[in-house]
Amino acid sequence: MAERTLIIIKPDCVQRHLIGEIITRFEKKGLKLVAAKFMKISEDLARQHYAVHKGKPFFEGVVKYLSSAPVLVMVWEAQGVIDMSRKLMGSTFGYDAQPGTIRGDFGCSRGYNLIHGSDSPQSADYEIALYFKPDEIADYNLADSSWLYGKND
Ligand code: IDP
Ligand code: MG
Repeated sequence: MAERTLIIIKPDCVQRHLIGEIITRFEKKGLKLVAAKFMKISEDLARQHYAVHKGKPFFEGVVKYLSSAPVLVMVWEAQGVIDMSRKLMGSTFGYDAQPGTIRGDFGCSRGYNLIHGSDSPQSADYEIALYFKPDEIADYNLADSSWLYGKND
């Protein structure tokens, strides 16, 4: 199985009508969507999601942010998807992120940064299991996968 990552279109991104824009960027890149859920994350689940940041000064704030309004939680799959997604997202804060990235193109805030993406295979496994049962993740092939992922050697 190819690598998977957990992507969340965060509350500000939903409220700002950017869901389609974000999905379009992931689709056009050639990544494969294998699960999606539109939901409101509870405070308890947000604490589990950001457990790695417990004790940091921004922890309570980010828990409140993630659980403040509905989000779109997705799993995307491709070899190298974690690194590619982080590149599509851009660096953590919009004011700092490169133009051309999601955070660089659509945000300038420190607290609100539109999107979450797993940062390692270990965090992807942990995060995906928080939101999806194994049978909620689709197993299928994209018809054009040989063109998307092809090599010429
Ligand atoms: P990442 O989302 O780019 O992986 P992390 O360092 O893992 O960034 O931080 C998790 C989330 O916590 C960020 O996406 C952001 O929403 C929030 N956050 C991180 N640092 C700060 C801060 O200094 N002030 C406010 N929010 C922060
Ligand atoms: Mg992170």
